[in-house]
Amino acid sequence: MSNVFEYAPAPESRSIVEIKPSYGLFIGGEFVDGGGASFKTVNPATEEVLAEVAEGSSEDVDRAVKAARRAYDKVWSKLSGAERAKYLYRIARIIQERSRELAVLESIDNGKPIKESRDVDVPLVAAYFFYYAGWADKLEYAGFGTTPLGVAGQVIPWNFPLLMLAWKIAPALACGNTVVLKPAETTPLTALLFAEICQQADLPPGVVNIVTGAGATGQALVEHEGIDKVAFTGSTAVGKAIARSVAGTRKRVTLELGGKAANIVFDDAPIDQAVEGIVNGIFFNQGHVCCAGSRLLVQESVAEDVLERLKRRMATLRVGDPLDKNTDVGAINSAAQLARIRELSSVGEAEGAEAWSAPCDLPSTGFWFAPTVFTGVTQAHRIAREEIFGPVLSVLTFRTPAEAVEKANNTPFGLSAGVWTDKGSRILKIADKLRAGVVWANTFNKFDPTSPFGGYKESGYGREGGRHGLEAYLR
Ligand code: TAP
Repeated sequence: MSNVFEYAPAPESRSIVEIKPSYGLFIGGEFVDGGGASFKTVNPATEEVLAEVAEGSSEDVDRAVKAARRAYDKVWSKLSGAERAKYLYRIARIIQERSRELAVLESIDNGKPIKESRDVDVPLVAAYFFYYAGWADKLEYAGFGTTPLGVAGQVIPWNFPLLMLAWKIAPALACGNTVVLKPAETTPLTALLFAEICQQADLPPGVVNIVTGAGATGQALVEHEGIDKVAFTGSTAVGKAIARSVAGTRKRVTLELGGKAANIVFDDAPIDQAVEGIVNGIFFNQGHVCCAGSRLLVQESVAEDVLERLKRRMATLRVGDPLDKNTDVGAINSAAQLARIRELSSVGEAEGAEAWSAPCDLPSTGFWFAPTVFTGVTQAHRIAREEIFGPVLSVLTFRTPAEAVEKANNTPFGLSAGVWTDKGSRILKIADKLRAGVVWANTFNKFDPTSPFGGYKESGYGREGGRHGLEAYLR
């Protein structure tokens, strides 16, 4: 029997997503059994087992890489850019047509609020496919050569399962590569639904292969001799291990890793707007965001006012059922991630910082953590230095712009930052000094397929998105 989830986001509309009891691997255009082992994927809001999913072995990875190679040699590398574009446009349109189904499944498997998967994740997924479809027959204008690399091995995390898939697959295919993608163990279901969409779009078999599994499956993929390119998004620790393992091989690598972004609020900022940006910066997607504004740097003269308004705003956040369209903060993705958030929060208190969260009733089953703000944080505290990847904000203060820049850059990471001020000249001056791949001004967590995204320092290298995103997949 299948699990059938009913979801009625509005009285006039109703949609159902069907989850099969078990899933195989998607290799060579069809769903096939894996070598035998499997794992369970769980709804983090209820702890209910959703499905049994095949755990790809190294033999399975080998089959998938060989299927991708055949598809590359025999079909995909022989198609014109315009022909490839037709498939990508078709996939983009099917994503739009099936967007409700994708959004509901994403929220069930990941725990994110439906209003985010519906209004942010899935529309962006379609937008990335449309955007890169547009490039497929214009690669000579990209400035990076026009020859694809071959077979790409792509490994993605659980925080934006579909969006990370789109960031990886759309540019790779547009440039003429074929792919083997491994989704994260806790969120495999939307990647498998995407595999169905590839079938529906009549994408030639083997152009996209999805091999589910845990870290060992990802390792087998990135270490496979048959791939030409590794694209990885995940933790800095695993990124470093991957960089070591591919050193000295012919493989090209891009790494999108962790972050500890500073969200800097100056005393001339529109405070209510900044408070919205702080809330969006750290509580969007439960703070499971690599570029989350997890360090608030607020100018001393307005710190009290900002904190007071921030707490008032936090008290209005609704935490709970990801499928309720009024929910602002959903479930933590896994028990392991919840344990990590709890551990670092306890460390914060033990080190002398003060935690505050608005009174809120958390469901008794599932993985939950109330939005929390820490004050009295110093730069030496672990909660100011380490990525928590949860709804936990560390607040530090500064007096001068120079001090703000120094504190913002005092991190091994360099993925993103935010600046809130009324002065355009200050935005330009500060942005220039921040060692971060993306700097948002008077906004936060804005994504667009035309913009390159990527890090400095330990946040990785290479860019995804925009024209720059093509470079990673062309010779
Ligand atoms: P990781 O533990 O690094 O996992 C990322 C992916 O790599 C997962 O699919 C994982 O499999 C797989 N993996 C684990 N060990 C591997 C190995 N030795 N070789 C190859 N693949 C391996 O990160 P996570 O916990 O999923 O994600 C959170 C981290 O990702 C955060 O640090 C966050 O900042 C970062 N992140 C960065 C970005 C960008 S764009 N920079 C975006 C999102 C997330 P399993 O999960 O199945 O074990």
